[in-house]
Amino acid sequence: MNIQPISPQKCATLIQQSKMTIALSGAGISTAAGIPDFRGPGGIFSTGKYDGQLVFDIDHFHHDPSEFFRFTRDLAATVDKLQPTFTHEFLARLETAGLLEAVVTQNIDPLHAMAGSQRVVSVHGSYATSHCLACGKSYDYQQLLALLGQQEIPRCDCESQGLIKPDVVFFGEAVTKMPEAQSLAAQSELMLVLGSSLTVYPVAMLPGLAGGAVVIVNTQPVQLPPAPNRYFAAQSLDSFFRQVATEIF
Ligand code: CNA
Repeated sequence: MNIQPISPQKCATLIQQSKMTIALSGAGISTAAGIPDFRGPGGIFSTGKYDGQLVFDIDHFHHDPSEFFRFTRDLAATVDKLQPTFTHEFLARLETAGLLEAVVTQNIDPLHAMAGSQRVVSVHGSYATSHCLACGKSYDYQQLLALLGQQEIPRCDCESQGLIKPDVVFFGEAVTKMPEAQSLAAQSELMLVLGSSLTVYPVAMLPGLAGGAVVIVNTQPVQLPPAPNRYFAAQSLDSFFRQVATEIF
């Protein structure tokens, strides 16, 4: 990886000097809250508890949605007990202080909103709403939970008893929030990339569109095309940003 190491102090200085900072978060920001990521150690792809590729494959979902709803039930059972991490809360504090424009997140958990972030661009959608694939009827999260308690596979009460699909973006589906995310990236003077392997496209191309510096904080190395103003810290997010926070607040 052809990028420079960065200290929390230098990161704090970049944040204080930047007039337009955005964060791009991935599953690694939520592991400390107890939600496994995909590709880290203990991640969904490595433990074998789910077939990670099948869980979010849209063609497979149409054919057999049971694996996806097994994952969804497990996630739903933990979500009520979840607390945002220090880093989620730090990003919300930065926004309140006028030092962060937006969080672009690949995550489908609600932790950024729970921490108080106002402008969250959820490029991979969320569980907040679901839709019947036959008639288009909308269901909110509580209605989805109620159906999951009654039926193995949630189905609509319409004539066709259509399959109900949460509005999370599966592999093979369009990423409709990309134009907004691309525009934020291009306008940014500083992009903080937090806990992402940068392997899922098209989101993984956002750092390449950044208008200024890019700071990546991730426990494992990530690949980025070489360019000036690229920084990397191989640390866990909460420990790195606790140190950044003491410099700023
Ligand atoms: P990923 O491919 O699993 O990568 C996560 C990265 O974070 C890995 O490189 C880890 O090394 C790193 N990491 C894990 N914990 C920490 C930590 N505490 N501090 C620093 N780095 C850490 O996940 P991506 O987000 O890159 O992949 C995109 C997928 C994963 C999106 O489609 C998500 O929807 C999907 N996902 C989301 C969640 C969630 O919503 N919390 C959970 C699992 C997967």
